[in-house]
Amino acid sequence: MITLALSKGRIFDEALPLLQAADIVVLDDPEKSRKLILDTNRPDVRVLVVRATDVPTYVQYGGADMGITGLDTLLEHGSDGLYQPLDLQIAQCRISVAVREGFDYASSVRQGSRLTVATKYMAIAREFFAAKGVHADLVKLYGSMELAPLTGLADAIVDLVSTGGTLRANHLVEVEHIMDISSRLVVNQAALKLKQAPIRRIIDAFNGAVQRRMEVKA
Ligand code: PRT
Ligand code: MG
Repeated sequence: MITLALSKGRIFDEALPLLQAADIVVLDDPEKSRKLILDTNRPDVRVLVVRATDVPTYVQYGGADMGITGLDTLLEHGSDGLYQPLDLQIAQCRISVAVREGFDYASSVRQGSRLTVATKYMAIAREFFAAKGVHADLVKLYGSMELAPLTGLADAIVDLVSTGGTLRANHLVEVEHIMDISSRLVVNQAALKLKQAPIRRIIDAFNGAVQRRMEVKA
């Protein structure tokens, strides 16, 4: 049995064509069903529906053999015990710094100054501002980061951006692009040894689908 951990929403939706390339068809719709273990057309493959931030944890501890997770989530979690064979190039976005329109970010990041930053991405934000030599006081939030600069909770946020629509709707502007984000395939290292052939087959099928999509785009 191969157990694959996925989160509902954009990662699940964008993973479906990859699963199909590996001849895996999920039989339930996680948006409609309350089931957390989804059957597939293959008796030897099942899908666990977990919170996006829990995917690396399930795979690390062997609750799932493999999973699909955003690079953002992976960098925050750390990659202990996780083999990362593939950039699946799905759920693409970027992680950026944003501030309120009119906020003087340039002055706030001059050497020796301080900046209050609200984010769910403490590790990524800490490393980014440390590398710039900016003293950032980080405030941990779990969602709706966009509110922080509007309410005076923070000067800036570090958050994911895809179209930029959410920032615009909240009168925020992107002032730094920290890194590009996409989803990664992660595999439990012990499972990779014990179930090498079926896991390799899935990795190869996903890889083929990713390559074909790149050729179509090019
Ligand atoms: O939503 P929930 O709290 O259950 O969990 P989650 O937010 O961790 O999961 P989910 O499914 O929302 O995101 C899973 C992964 O998708 C993330 O870890 C990213 O790797 C990836 N991804 C890609 C995104 C986005 N694009 C994205 N745009 N995740 C979130 N967003 C949010 C962003 O946080 C912001 O609020 O969308 C908003 C910005 O979108 P635009 O288009 O308005 O710029
Ligand atoms: Mg979300």
